[in-house]
Amino acid sequence: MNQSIISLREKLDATLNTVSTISELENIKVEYLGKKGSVTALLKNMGSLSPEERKSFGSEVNALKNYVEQAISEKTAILQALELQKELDAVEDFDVSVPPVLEHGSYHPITLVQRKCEEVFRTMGFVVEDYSEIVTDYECFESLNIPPFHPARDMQDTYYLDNGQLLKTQTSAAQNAIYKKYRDALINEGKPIKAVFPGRCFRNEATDACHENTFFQMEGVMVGKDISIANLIYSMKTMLSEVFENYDLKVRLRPGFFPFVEPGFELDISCQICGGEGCPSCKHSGWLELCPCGMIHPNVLKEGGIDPDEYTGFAFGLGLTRLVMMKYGVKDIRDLNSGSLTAMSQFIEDK
Ligand code: FA5
Repeated sequence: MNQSIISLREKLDATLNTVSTISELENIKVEYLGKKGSVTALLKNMGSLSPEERKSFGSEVNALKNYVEQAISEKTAILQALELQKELDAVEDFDVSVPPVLEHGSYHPITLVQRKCEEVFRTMGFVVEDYSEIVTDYECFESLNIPPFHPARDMQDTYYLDNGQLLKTQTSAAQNAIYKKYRDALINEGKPIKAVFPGRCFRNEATDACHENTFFQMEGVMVGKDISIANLIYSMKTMLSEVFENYDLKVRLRPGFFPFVEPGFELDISCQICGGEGCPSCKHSGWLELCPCGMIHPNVLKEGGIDPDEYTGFAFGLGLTRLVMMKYGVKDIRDLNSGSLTAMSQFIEDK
C-alpha cells in the first residue's frame, strides 16, 4: 500500500481516538474529505500518474475514502449516544411513563380575524401599516379636525401620560402620518393612497359585555381622484363577505358624526345570527352596527398635505374586537382578553 495512504489512515485513527465532540468531528471530516481535504487532494493528483499507477493508486485512494467515511460515521454514532446520555444524566427524576403533551398553541382569534382582513385588503391593493400605541395629541386629535376643548374629545375618555403623550384611543391616530408618507406618490405619480392599519386602542371606559378598556380596531383609508362612497361600500362589503364567508351579506349606511369625516356614517351589516329576521343579538332590528366610516374631511386632507379640491377619499374604523365576537359568537368581550385557555381553545385551528 502507498506510504502516504498508510500514514493518513494512521493519523486519522489517532485523531479519532482523542475526539470528544460532534463539532470537532465535523472539522476532521472537512480536513479529510472537504474540497481542500487530504483525501480529495490525493484524488486530484491522480491525473499526473501513468495509467497503470492510476489504476492501483486509484483503488487504494477510494478504499481510503470509504475507510474515512465509515470511521467518522461510527464515531458520530458513539458521540451522539454519549451526548444523549449526558443530557439524560442531567435530568433529575426523569419519569419515562409520563404521557406526552400533544396539545399545541394557536393564534388568538383577534389575530386570526386581523390577518384575514389584511389578506382581503391586500388583494384589493391596500398596504398594511403598523403604528405606535403611544401617540401625540396632534396625531390622535388635532390632525383629525378635533382642536383642544372640542366637545368631540368627550366621546373618548383618554389615558394621558405624564409627558403629555397619550395611549391612542383610535387607529385614526395614524391617518396623518399615512397621508404624509404616501402623498408624494399620489401627487407626482398619481398612485392612490390605499392603506389599512390595525392596532390596539385604549379608553378609560367601564368594561361590560361589549366594552373593554383595551380593544382592537382596523382603520382603512383610500385617497385619490374621484374616490366616492361607492368605493367605500364596495371595499367594506368585499372584506366583510370574505370574513363571514357570506357572499349575500347586506350592508347599509346610516348618518353618524365624527369630526374627521363629512359625511360620516355608521355601517351596519345584516345580522349574521338570525339572517336579518330579528333576534336578541341584533335587538330585533335585523342589523348590527359594525363600522363607522365616511368621506375624509377636507381639513384632515389639508393637514396631511393633500389638496381637498383635487383629491377625495374615504376612511373607516372597523371595531376588530367586535367583529371577532360576531364571527365566533363570543357573547362577552372580556373572554377575549381573559387569557383563559378554556375560553380560547374552541378557536384552535387544526387541532
Ligand atoms: C372611532 O374610533 C373612529 N375613529 C372610527 C372612524 C374611523 C370613523 C374613520 C370614521 C372614519 P368609535 O369610537 O365609534 O369610532 O369606535 C369604532 C369602533 O371601535 C366601534 O364601532 C366599536 O366596534 C369599537 N369600540 C369602540 N370602543 C370600544 C370599546 N370600549 N370596547 C370594544 N370596542 C370598542
